[in-house]
Amino acid sequence: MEKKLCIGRLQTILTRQALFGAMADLTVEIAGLRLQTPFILASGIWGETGATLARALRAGAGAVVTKSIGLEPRAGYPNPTIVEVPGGFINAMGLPNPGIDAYKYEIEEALGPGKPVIGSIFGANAREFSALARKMERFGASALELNLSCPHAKGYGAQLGQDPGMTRKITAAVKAAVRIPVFVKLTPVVASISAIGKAAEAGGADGLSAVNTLRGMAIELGLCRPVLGHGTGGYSGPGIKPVGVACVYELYDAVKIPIIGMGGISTGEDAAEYLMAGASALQVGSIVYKKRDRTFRDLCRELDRFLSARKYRSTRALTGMAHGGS
Ligand code: RRO
Repeated sequence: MEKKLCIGRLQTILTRQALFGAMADLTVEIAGLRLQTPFILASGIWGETGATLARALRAGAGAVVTKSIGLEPRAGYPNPTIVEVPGGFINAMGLPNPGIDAYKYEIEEALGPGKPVIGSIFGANAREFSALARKMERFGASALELNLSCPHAKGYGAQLGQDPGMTRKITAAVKAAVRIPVFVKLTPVVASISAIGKAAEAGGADGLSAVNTLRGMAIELGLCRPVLGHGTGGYSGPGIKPVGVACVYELYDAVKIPIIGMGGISTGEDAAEYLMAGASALQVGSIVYKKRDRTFRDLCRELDRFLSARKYRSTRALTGMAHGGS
């Protein structure tokens, strides 16, 4: 048994070295999920199919989050749905998805590389979230991420997640419905993110994902109209990194459950900042549009360089360091 474990560990190290040439230990464990690298593909990035999720995993992602899936198929908002702006992008996709029943095959395909697949779900109330959660679990999802944070979806997302009572109620209902770990994805567009994080924790959440996009808008000067078909959208990318880092820092002091940090991570040093603020794992989104398949290997190499240069042996050593702990 011990010998098997040793061989398993040796294989992980050799794979890591072959993939990334990494010397520091980049593996993390979050709510019982073991990740070979701390970098998770964020929801809604790089398409919504199982094939693209599997591609991200083969390119070095430690795990992937699916596009947010609802009970029924949904076309999303009219074009244009994304625009590049200083510091990142504004998107208003409008929760396009094929509906949960059509998603079974995509989950199965995403599970191909043998790494964790986190099913993102959105609903209008606790009953819808529970029904979606049960199906995601049955399809084989390794964990769930509850989208209580989309900034431009009437009746969904942030409209529920800005209310601590609703956050607690939905989280508790999902926890009662499934056995897999449940993460709650939070919006930064609130007066107190720690109040919302505590509500999710009180509902039994196994972890928090912080943060979703900020509400934003760009105006097309020639047309005197908003650029995006929907008008407002969600701002993501390097421009929101200080907001995300502040939210993670605040949450780390407020809750005991682990935090997955995100918002503008583009380099290994960005990752280190989020880890020091209190994140145990990280999600990446906007950078994938620029670096595509290179994203995860580059981030791992850069984080390893940061850790090795300072003689830290693992990613885990950085978590919460900015709070004055060792
Ligand atoms: O689909 C979207 O437009 C979307 C979602 Br579900 C979300 O959670 N955050 C975002 O910026 N866009």
